[in-house]
Amino acid sequence: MEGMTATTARRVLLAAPRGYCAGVDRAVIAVEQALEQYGAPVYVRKEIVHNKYVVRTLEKKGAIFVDETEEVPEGNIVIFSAHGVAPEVHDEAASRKLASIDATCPLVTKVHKEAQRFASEDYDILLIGHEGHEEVIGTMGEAPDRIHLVDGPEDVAGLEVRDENRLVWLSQTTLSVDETMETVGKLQERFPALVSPPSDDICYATQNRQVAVKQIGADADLVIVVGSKNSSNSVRLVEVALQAGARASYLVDFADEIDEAWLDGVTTVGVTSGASVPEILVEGVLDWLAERGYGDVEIVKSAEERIQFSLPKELRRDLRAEAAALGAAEADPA
Ligand code: 0CH
Ligand code: SF4
Repeated sequence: MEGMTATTARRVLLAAPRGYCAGVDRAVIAVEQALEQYGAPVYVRKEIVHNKYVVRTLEKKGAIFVDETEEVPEGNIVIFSAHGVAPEVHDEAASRKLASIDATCPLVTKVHKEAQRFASEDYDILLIGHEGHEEVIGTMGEAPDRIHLVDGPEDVAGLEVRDENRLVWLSQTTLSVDETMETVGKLQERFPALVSPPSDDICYATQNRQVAVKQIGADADLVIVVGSKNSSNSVRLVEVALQAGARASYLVDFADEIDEAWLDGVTTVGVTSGASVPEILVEGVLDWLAERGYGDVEIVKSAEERIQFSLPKELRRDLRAEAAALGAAEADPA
């Protein structure tokens, strides 16, 4: 009888929003569309998004992932990932006569533009972000002499700037909101005249997924986050779940990475996924849990997301040209 009670009490809290954001959706569709429009192979510089399954699936369709543009044979097509690139990468691609398609998320481009503007107004920019992350490398490339990386609150004390009265902070789009605010607090203590970005750099999707995981984390014994290890926003969801009160939280790419021992003594399992994670992987985790008695799934929704971005302009331009040529051929079949 006791056992039965424990079984019926088992449940899953499924966070919403989770998974694909508008920038990831656009970037993945851009690669698929390029393959369809121009045929394989299509080269992609870096992982289009930080997800193993997405990369493998696109590889099977004919995408070739490279680390640098110099690996792309001259005259081919290269797609830049959602994380953005430094201006010098655009220049390198042009010098190798590559046709580039820029799948940088418009919300990352927004931060690049802020960096350009503040640098041109002679500000020093304190960029809060993770050292070595592709987005940070790309943004810093906009003004390497003006941007100082601040990788967490512990970096604040050692900063050296030109003029404390001409300083602005910007950030990577996929950081922990709480940790970033802690860093900003420390920066403001040290530099009282510090200017804030004109609008949030941590994007809507990152923020919404953190709010959602906080809600389920508070009530869950275990939170499983679906996402790849190099996905900054997914890793942050594990940290936020733990801070929200989950006893344990793990990041998995696939359901078969879940360890049965994680379920010992667990009644409520929280499930969510990073912004680069297709829903099919979450479904795999839910099926795995259902097979072990966690079939009761409650969706915990904290926000509605309707935002969508149009495809990169290079693809839209070629699609229009194709449609126009088709229209002309139909009008004049001879
Ligand atoms: O979270 P990060 O930035 O590591 O990247 P992701 O997992 O590919 O998610 C999409 C974000 C892309 C740029 O903001
Ligand atoms: Fe764009 Fe945010 Fe998605 Fe990054 S996480 S691709 S900034 S919407």
